[in-house]
Amino acid sequence: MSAPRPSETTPERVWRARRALLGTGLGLAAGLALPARAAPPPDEVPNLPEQVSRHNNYYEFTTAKDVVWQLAEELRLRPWTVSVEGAVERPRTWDVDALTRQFALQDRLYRLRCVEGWAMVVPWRGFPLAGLIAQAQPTSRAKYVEFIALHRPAEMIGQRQPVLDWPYREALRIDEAMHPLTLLVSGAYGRDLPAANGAPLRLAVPWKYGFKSIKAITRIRLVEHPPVTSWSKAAPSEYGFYGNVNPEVAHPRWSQRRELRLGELSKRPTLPFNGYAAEVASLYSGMDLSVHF
Ligand SMILES: Nc1nc2c(c(=O)[nH]1)N[C@H]1C(S)=C(S)[C@@H](COP(=O)(O)O)O[C@H]1N2
Ligand SMILES: [Mo]
Repeated sequence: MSAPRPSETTPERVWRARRALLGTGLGLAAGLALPARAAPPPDEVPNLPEQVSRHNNYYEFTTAKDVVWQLAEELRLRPWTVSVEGAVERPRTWDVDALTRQFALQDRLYRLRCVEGWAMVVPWRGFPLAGLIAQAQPTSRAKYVEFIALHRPAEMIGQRQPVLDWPYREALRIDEAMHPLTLLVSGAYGRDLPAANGAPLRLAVPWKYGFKSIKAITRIRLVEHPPVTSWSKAAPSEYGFYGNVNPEVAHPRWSQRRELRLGELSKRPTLPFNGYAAEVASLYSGMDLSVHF
């Protein structure tokens, strides 16, 4: 990772200071405000930047979470294009930097809950996916949005093994994709996104298990039928299409009732929809969420 310019180091110092102060109960009194439009309640404390960038699931590199960050340094992040295609009136291939200039970036403090039971709180920087989809003018046939990640085994050395069916693919229903909480992320902690977290562009869908938040996106395809996703193809009984965080629905091999936030010693209860039920539960009214898990 290249050294940050001095102008880039301030936000990180602020996060560190805020975390330190909250530890002493002084955080809010000291006037270190959360970014505007932070979704979780303000009592949430962000994880430290290196907790977020050095404990990763990114199977294109390795299944060993603690060394992803080293292997991901090898990935060439530019030039990078992202296409918006399929059932749209105006398909377009974007240069990723043009994309992040076009859509106003916001800082959002989101929880991320991995299906394996660990969790973290991250100040992402990104823009709602809804704006990009609207710009492409979906046709009436656009019912789902499929995301396809980079396939480049020369640099993503985990892709030399058939751990998953590469490239990594994920998908959302169109109303989930258009929800204002669904973010395309290009940064974290006020800086460029670390490669290990999915630079230059990843998804953040905070009410779903982490596997839905695909990294290294290269194609966004609007389609009529539910796409086959990497995890649902690999193990359909373990990873459903929806992947909504749900303490009541166990993974076949473990309970989802509790979770461990990175850096903490005792587990917390898992919250329905990862704490975002007020915002998103209505998307699933009438559905049996133990069937559509
Ligand atoms: N392309 C790609 N995206 C991915 C993954 C992956 O292996 N490849 N893993 C997913 C899983 S299981 C999780 S929990 C999150 C982890 O994101 P983080 O490393 O930024 O915490 O990324 C998701 N996105
Ligand atoms: Mo995960």
